[in-house]
Amino acid sequence: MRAPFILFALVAPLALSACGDPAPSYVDQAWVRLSPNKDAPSAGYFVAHGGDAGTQLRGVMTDYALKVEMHETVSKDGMTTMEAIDSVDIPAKGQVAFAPGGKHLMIFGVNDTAISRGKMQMTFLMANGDRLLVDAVIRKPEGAAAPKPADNAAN
Ligand SMILES: [Cu+2]
Repeated sequence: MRAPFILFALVAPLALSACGDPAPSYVDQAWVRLSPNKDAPSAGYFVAHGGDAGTQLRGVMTDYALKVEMHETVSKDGMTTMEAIDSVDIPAKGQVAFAPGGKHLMIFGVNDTAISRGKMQMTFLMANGDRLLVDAVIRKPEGAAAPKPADNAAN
């Protein structure tokens, strides 16, 4: 009964190396800027790398929030607004950064368990069907929060 499994185990590594081991696409440097207001969405940032073949990011999901959307900050006629984006091309051997002031994730309803853990796992859906699981560090807004009106009154 064991023989077929052993054979398969020997054949599989050969089949993989025949493909030339292309560098895969991946995502790193993921973090979440937690909103100081629980009713407002938090922002998510990361860097997507295209690997040897390039790919497309089609969406991001997580079990630790109600909803995740991909957005882009755009300036039009002196006004800064956000637009939802459906997919992002990640060039071969290149990278695309989601960073403050540009592309970002809007994360609605971050789960309390994730907040107390300080991280949340996210699933990045790639065009080739890959699902990349990445832990994003959650940064709490302490210190970065906008000054309260009371602070201004004291001055
Ligand atoms: Cu947004």
